[in-house]
Amino acid sequence: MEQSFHPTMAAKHRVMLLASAMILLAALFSPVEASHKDWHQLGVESIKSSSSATHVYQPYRTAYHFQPRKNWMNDPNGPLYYKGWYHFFYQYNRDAAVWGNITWGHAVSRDMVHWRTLHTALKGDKWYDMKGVWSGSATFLDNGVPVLLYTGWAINGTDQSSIRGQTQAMAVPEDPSDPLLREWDKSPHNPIALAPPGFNDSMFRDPTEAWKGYDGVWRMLVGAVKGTDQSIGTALLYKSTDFNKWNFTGEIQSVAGTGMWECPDIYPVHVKEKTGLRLSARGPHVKHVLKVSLDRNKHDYYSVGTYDEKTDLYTPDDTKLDTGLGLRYDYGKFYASKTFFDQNKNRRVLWGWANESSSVQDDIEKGWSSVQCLPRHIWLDEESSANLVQWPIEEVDKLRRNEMTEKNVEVGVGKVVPVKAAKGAQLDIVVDFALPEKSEGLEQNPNLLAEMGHLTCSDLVTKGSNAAGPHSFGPFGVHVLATGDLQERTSIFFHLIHDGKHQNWKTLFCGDQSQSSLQQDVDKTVYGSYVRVDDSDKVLSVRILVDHSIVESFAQGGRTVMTSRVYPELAVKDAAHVFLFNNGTEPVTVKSVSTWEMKSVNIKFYKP
Ligand code: DQQ
Repeated sequence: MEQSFHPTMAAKHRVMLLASAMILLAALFSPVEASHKDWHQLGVESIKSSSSATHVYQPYRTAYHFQPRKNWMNDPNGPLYYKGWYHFFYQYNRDAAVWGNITWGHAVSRDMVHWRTLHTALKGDKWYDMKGVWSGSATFLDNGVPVLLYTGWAINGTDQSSIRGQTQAMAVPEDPSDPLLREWDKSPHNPIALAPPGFNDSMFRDPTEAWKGYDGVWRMLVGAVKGTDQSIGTALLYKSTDFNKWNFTGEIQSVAGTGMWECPDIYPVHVKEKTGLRLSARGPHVKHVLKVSLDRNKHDYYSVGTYDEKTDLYTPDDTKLDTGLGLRYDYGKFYASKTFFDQNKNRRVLWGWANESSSVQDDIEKGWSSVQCLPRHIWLDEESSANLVQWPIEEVDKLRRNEMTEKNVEVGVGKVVPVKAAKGAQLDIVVDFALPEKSEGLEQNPNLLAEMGHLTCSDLVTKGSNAAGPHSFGPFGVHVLATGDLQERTSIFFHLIHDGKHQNWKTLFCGDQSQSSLQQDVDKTVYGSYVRVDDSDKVLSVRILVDHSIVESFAQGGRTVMTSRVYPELAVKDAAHVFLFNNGTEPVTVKSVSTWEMKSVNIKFYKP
């Protein structure tokens, strides 16, 4: 049973749990931000959990995000819909709350909200994947049966001694008539693809879903890096006529200065509709997206462009915004993502991993690490054709209860207004702010206007609204997971600045975690980016989904998105409150604020 005792007791408990000399040694080197890389570099791959998730203070476990019951999870792998069930696979260490001994965990759901876990789908038991079953994707073959493509980390085999490092491999369902796809067989043709000559075989991973070209030949991409200083990220193209033997044929795209490309994803988007498309979609209504996960900064970047299936090359619409250079799915914590076409609802769905922002010691103590962000419906913004839009899948709304709405709330300069109806750490909040009149803020200092493009959310947090000049508008927004006295708070806010030249507002959308916790050893980064506000937009809106230690925020209908991981010490459970605030120099009108409590989903092992 969960014991709830005061955090200071938890701290004492923590000391006891960290008794193992090995863990203490590792902890000495551990940075605040836990990542699988740290442990890999330390060579600590098999630390066993020193606690289970059931007997320590657990205010940070989420209630409606996907997490296994215990231990370490990272990338989403091979999501798919089959015979009435959504399948979700994930990088999983069955033994500990740190990265290592990676397998594919497996869970199933009818709605991508309520989950049942199954036993491990894939584990390292062949020479070509003995050191780990790494990330990959699912592909439906012509007969409608899904297969899994993944990266195996090979042990130096005695009979295959020339093959080492990362290989690409395939698994097929043992019984395709089983809707739960419980058993997977590794292909006798494995490994199906090897690193091409000249490429580093320990930087060769994460196969995409495969697609069939106009010529009937299958294609897939594998992430890699090249260049004398290993700084050019690239996606290697492999082709196959029988799906069993794959040949390297070139690079679909590469971008200097981006480093290793992990988890590439390429997919078509409809230029006018929210409808998702299969990888085979072609025609004038189609553009393509190429997304990669940059190992060097742990962010997911995409570009919008054209995939030419004759040349097998991808070209971004705007070279300055090529993959890895400009647009991100999420300006907070979101990595190693993967999309899939959901043929059940004709939409493309995006999954992404939100790592912990607390210390590795904390992960070991609480017995688990990482959550998956809510699955997001993703489509091309019809207005701009230049960026994607994301929104929590509609099924998430089924968890809402006790709606409360307040209208026309005035938030004066320097004021903080409680949203009385909203209490707790499981909330869905939608706030519409009135947009300022276009004439406001015109007297902007010309020097500041010149620098405006460089203004960041961090500047605003460290220097206050003065950072943007007296006639800008904001910052104003919402404090969530806040104590009544605001000593702990996570702040999601907007700040508008007039661009002078075109008489348009430029709008920063920010997440300030600097006051999110009284704890010292947690990440308190300030996140943010600009969000497009069109002339036709009536309001400035944000939807914020709060779930104990994760806050996912969607601005302007999902044009810009940001995920935070926070660990309040006091603002937990019912002690967490919501406030509207205005730290700007002009009053702000909140046209409406709606809040819902979110029900918990109970993720358990599947029992028929
Ligand atoms: N995680 C996997 C790799 C992938 C990385 C290993 C991205 O396949 O490149 O757990 O987080």
